[in-house]
Parts: sequence; C-alpha cells; structure tokens
Amino acid sequence: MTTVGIACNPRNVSTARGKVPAETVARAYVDAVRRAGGLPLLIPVLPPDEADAVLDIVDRVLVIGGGDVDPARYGESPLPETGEAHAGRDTFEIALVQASAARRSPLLAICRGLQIANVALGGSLVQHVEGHGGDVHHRVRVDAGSRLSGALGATALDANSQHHQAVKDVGGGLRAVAWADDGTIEGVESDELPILGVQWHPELLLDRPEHAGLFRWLVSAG
Ligand SMILES: [Mn+2]
Repeated sequence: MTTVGIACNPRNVSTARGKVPAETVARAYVDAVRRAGGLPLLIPVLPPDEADAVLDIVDRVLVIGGGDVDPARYGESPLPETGEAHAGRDTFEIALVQASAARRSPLLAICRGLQIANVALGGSLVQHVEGHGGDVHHRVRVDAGSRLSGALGATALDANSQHHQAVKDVGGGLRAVAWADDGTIEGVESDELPILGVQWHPELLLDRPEHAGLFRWLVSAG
C-alpha cells in the first residue's frame, strides 16, 4: 500500500487541562488520501535534519493548509495583514519539500502547502490578496497539457478559496499552470519533479471527480 505522509499543522488546542500544543490534521485530508487508495501517516513537526528519515518511511508527502509563511523566508518584511508564523513548521516543511525534491519523491501541496513549497524552492509570495478569503468559490483556468490538468481531467473548474496569500515569483523548477480570473496563481507544477501544488482545498470537494483526481495522482504518480 502506498504510504502518504501528511505534514501536521501544529496548533494550540483546548483540553480539560487548558490549551496544549498539538499536531493536527483536518480529517478531510486523511479521508481524501484513503479514498484514493493510500495509507495516510501523520508527520509531526520535527527538526529539519530528520526530514530525510521521514522519507525513508513514507512513499510520498502531502503538505496541507495553515497559517502564513514568515516573509523573512523569501526576503521580505511582514505587511500588517500577514499573520504570525510558526518558525518550527516553516523550517521543517521547507526541509521536507527540499528532501522530497532531492529524491524526486511525489508531493502534493495544498493552500499553505503550495506557498511553503514555492518558498522552499526559492520562490516568493504575495502577502495579501483580496477576494480569495472566506469561503468564496471562483473559476480556475488550467494550462492544457499540464500535469495538473491531467490529474484533474479538466482545464477549467470551480474551486473554493480560503487563502489571503498567493504565489508571486515561482520557485526554481516550478511553473504556474493554473490561474483565477484576476490572475492569481492557483496551481504550480514542475517539469523535472513530481510536484503538484494547488491554492484551493480539493479535500473539501471530493464529491467532484476533478478534485479527487489530485489525490489519485498523489497515490499513483511515479
Ligand atoms: Mn483563490
């Protein structure tokens, strides 16, 4: 069975003992991997030099949503709209993306996952975009002939939108392959590496085959 390591979102959660730090993954990601035939394994935030040991165990990686990446990671100062970063998560996920790339191990990056993957490969982010937060839906146009359109089985689709940041300059080896009508980059991939990144949340849209196709790609690619 293909194992998919899902990088956790570290958060403080309320318990009977008050707030405690926890490693979290929304159940929708777990179900999405299982429905695609994969075995999901949750990966906590670890020291970056342990990313390689994780990849000795899991066949591929899913990097999920969450808070903003520290703009210092791409050489900018934070704007007022930018949220506080989790340094440990940024550091570990950058190492996980770079280690996956070094091994040419398949990687699916969703929302913040796309943003951290782009930064890990040398790209930068728009720190605030209007009109993509809340839970609006918008059309996405996908480059015909791209790996992303192959995984989706579509070159145009309706996507949800729960982000306020987006890709600015694409990282080395990546290229933009999907856009909203306002020009916001909604998907990236690489010609050399088995990486797909999308800015929307396909795990919440599994009743539609195009979105489920992204998880089928993750489980079966390579
Ligand atoms: Mn959007």
